[in-house]
Amino acid sequence: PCAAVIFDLDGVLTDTAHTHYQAWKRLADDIGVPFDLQFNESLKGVDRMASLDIILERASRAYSQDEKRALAERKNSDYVQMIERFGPQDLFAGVKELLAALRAAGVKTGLASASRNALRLLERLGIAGEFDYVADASRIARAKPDPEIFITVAAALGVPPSLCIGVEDAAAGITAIHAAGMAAIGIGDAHALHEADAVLPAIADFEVSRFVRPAHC
Ligand code: B16
Ligand code: MG
Repeated sequence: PCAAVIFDLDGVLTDTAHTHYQAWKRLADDIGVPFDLQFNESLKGVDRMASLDIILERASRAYSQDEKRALAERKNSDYVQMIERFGPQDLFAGVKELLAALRAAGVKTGLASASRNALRLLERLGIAGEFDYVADASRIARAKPDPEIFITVAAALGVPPSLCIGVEDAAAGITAIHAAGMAAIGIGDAHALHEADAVLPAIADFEVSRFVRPAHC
């Protein structure tokens, strides 16, 4: 293989970034912590317990480890209930075509999602078998913005990071991709993702010929 494209899941291939937001919002409201879409940006791409810690920084009291575990479980069961309703129709436009175009060009594909629900979501979306390698978030020790998950996927694909492109909707993810030594494409808001090498409004705007240089093949 000449190159690889490594995708984030939530917010890149489907709109679960908003589903995560809804589940965190409900929890924050319950415990009286102010929470809005702007604050939610700092949670995007960040794993479950680290996200909870960021929310609890704004709480009026300290929470024990047991309480934190219970809160994280509550958020997760809300989230899981919401994604049970997901299906292939919830894939962002262009995802299937992009994966097929990459395969046709001989480019490897990987998934680097921090979500422990990633496999279940991929199955619901009907794309569980479409990647050459899917990271197991439960075996990643350090959350984004640490590069560990992207480095792990590149190594499993057998592609050097310099020939990998990472695709992310979160600032923490862009930082992780760059720290892994890869080029970063942001999907979404150009202001929030200004550190990316290119920002596209949507995954459907990803043109294989523009980003994957034939010289690598
Ligand atoms: P879970 P990604 C991340 O997924 C989400 O962006 C983030 O909001 C979420 O907290 C994290 O997964 C953990 O998810 O609670 O399902 O394990 O963007 O890396 O695909
Ligand atoms: Mg994401």
